[in-house]
Amino acid sequence: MIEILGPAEIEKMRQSGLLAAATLRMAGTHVRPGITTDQLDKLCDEFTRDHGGISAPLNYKGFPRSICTSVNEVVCHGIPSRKQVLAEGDIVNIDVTTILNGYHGDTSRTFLVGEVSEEARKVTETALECMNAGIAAVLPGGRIRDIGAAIEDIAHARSFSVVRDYCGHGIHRVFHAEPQVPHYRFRGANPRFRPGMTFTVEPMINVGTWRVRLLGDGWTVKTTDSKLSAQFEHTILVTEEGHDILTDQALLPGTKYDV
Ligand code: EYF
Ligand code: CO
Repeated sequence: MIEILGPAEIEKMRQSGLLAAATLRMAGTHVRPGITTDQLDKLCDEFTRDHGGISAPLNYKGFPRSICTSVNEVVCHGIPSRKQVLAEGDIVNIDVTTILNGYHGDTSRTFLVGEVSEEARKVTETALECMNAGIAAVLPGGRIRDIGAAIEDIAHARSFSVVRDYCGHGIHRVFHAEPQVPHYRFRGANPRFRPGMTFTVEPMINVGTWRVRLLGDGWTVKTTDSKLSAQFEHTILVTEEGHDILTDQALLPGTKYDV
C-alpha cells in the first residue's frame, strides 16, 4: 500500500527534509583531505540533535552509525570509521536521513575530495544528472517506471551502469516504505504518481559493472570490479503540478538554517 499524505503530514515532511538538507550542507563544508568519516558522522549527529532531530540510520536494523559514508568503490551503506581518513582524489557519498517530529527526510551527495581524476569527476557529474533527470520525470499522469527510464538513458549514453540491487523508496513516518523506485527500466508493479506520495530518487551510477557485493561487515556494499561508484539522493513529494524536492538545499535561505 502506498500512503498518500495529507497537508499536516506533508508539512512535517517539509520540515524534516529541510533539516536533512541543512545537515548535508553542513557536512559538505567539512569534506577535505585529512578528515575521517567518523568525524563527519559525529558532526552530522550533533547538528541533527542540536536542531531537535534524530539520525535515522543509527541502530536502524542494527546499523552502527548516524550517517553512511561511501568512498570510491563503495556503492552505499559505508560505515563511518576513525580509521578512514579522506585523501586527495577520493570521492565520498554522505547519506543523511533525519527524523523530525516523526517524519523522515533522506538526502545524499557525492563530494570530490580535493583534485580528483577525470573519471571520478565524470561519474559524479553523471550521477547528479541522472538523479535530476529521474526527478524531472515525476510529472502528472506519469508512473514510477518513468524515473528509471530517464536515469538509464543518461547513464548508458555515457557508458556507465546503474546499480540494480538497491532502489529508491517510499518515505514518511516509515524510513523504507512502498513504492520501490528502481533506477533502471523494469517489469512489474508500475504505480501511477498521485499527489501526496513521497519517495526518494537515489541512483547509484558505476564506472564499470552494475554488479555489487556485500562485505563481511554485513553493511558495506562495493562494486564487484572495484571501479568507482557515485550517488545523489533527494526526497520528493508528488504534487498536482508534478513534484517538489523536499531536501533541496536551495530551500534553506530564508529558513532557520539560513547562514
Ligand atoms: C546492506 C540497511 C543497510 N538503508 C538505506 C540500513 O535509503 C537509504 N539511504 O538513502 C538507507 C540508509 C541506510 C540504510 C543506513 C542504514 N541502512 C538495511 C539493510 C541493508 C543495508 O545494507
Ligand atoms: Co534512501
